[in-house]
Amino acid sequence: MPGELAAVSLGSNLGPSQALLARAVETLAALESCQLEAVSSLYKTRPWGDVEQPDFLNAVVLLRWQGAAHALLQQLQSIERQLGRVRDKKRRWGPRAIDLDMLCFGDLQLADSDLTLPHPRMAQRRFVLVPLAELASDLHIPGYGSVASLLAQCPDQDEPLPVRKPEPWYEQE
Ligand code: A4P
Ligand code: MG
Repeated sequence: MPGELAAVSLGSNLGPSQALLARAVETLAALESCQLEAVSSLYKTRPWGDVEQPDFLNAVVLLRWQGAAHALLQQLQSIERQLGRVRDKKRRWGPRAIDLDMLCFGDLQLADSDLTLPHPRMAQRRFVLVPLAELASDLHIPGYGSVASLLAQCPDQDEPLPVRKPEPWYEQE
């Protein structure tokens, strides 16, 4: 059974960001329900939303997930906790050691108290769309269109800067 194709965005701008993103990818890859399909380059990006904070490192992974979308969300949140994410309730888009967001999960469209799919802000963010397009520009985002069309229409002016290409930035199995 192949499982559902999901895209996950990774971001960090506190602590050893590159090592934290690498650990997040390696931890996902080791999960029994997860088959990693592709990992983007790392990108250095300007902070989106709350601009008074350090630059981010961002990346996107594509994976096959055997199970429910909510189970994947729980795993993402568990990895965030393992890697020392502390939520600042007063500062919504503030600095963070690790942030793992689910961008899409197959053709699923839903919005409940825990999970909104596709991710409601992905179309506004080049730091998400550029690494996602590197992996799958034809991917259809339900309710939005292809990644390439989202990128062509994206109002965000900040162009992500690829870093450390082409060698892998995480440990492959
Ligand atoms: N949640 C709902 N849908 C989802 C989903 N599709 N994926 C809920 C993940 N979580 C989802 O998330 C808040 C709640 O969203 C969770 O309880 C979950 O059940 P959080 O991770 O606790 O908080 P957050 O990530 O700080 O909030 P938010 O509003 O999602 O922040 P964003 O939108 O992720 O923005 N600039 C650059 N350059 N790079 C970045 O990575 N990141 C942010 C964070 C701002 N600016 C940035 C970057
Ligand atoms: Mg998040």
